[in-house]
Amino acid sequence: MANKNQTLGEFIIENQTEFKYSSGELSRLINSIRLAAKVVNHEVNKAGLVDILGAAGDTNIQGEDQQKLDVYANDVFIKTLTNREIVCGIASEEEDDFITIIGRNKKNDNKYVVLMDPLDGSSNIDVNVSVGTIFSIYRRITPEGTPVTLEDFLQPGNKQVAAGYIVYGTSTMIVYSTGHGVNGFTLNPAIGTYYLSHPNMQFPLDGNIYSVNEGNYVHFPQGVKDYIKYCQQEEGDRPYTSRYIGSLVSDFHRNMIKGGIYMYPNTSKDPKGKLRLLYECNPMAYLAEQAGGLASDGHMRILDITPTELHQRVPFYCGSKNMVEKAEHFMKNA
Ligand code: AHM
Ligand code: MG
Repeated sequence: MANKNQTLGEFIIENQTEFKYSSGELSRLINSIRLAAKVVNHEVNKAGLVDILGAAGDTNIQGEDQQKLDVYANDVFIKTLTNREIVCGIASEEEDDFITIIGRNKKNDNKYVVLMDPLDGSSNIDVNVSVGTIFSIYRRITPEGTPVTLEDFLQPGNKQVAAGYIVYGTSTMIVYSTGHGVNGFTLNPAIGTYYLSHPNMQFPLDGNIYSVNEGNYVHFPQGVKDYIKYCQQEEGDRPYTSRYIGSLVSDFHRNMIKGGIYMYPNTSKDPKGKLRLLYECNPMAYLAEQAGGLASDGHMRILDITPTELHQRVPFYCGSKNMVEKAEHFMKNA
């Protein structure tokens, strides 16, 4: 029985033996992410003060350059993980190439690589709408003692050992899984502690929310248009409700709690879709499946796609199992 008073720190310690390698390194890694998230949260919360404190590109009163928040978040996560020497490599949506971490002992003996989108949905910052951080963790496949290679990052999503997100919303939450279900922790900002607020999160099997940028409708494949029309039809529990924040983390979070589907299809403008397989789709797909939901590119399981490049994009359909299956059915029969 989950103890709702439990802090994230206590939860990590209590559950670290459940992890199959159980060396404690993964726990340290999650701990570092939780720390970096607090630092980023503090900065994100001040975003509305930009006119007072100075915009990105300005120099502040202390003579420091103001960074864009997504660049800031990228730096904070990279520095926090690098300084603690727990990972051997990092790939980020904000970086062209992956970063190799050799370690102060020069032994290359860390086991994990982290892939992340440090601040997803950052176009929402200027208008005070929720944004998020998404992370994905793999065990390296090249031998320890050697520098990481691209191969370590191009593993299919089904090899993830942990994944999660932080949502900087009305409350700040960290939601993650190490392969034993999904748990959500809410930050009490007064004392800087995360508490287990959402134990064992589950996607409802069905839902009535569909989340898609309908401004792109005319560019969608026929199957997606057909599915959207189905959602809008008057029948049974339909029409469904349309909800789209334009922040993947927030749209996913709401749909996981209420039941729904998130879609970012390929379009005639973006034939491969917009979202990145490694930094956005794989971690969200892992969480979706751990919570009893599904994630597909319209035809196959996201987690079974073998990546070919770091910044690869894919169409993305993710959420309640019955809804994703229905959307796939329309795509197959279009
Ligand atoms: P980003 O990584 O540049 O922030 O883009 C990803 C975001 C997702 O969070 C969101 O769901 C989607 O892009 C919104 O795109 P659009 O504005 O085209 O609907
Ligand atoms: Mg992104």
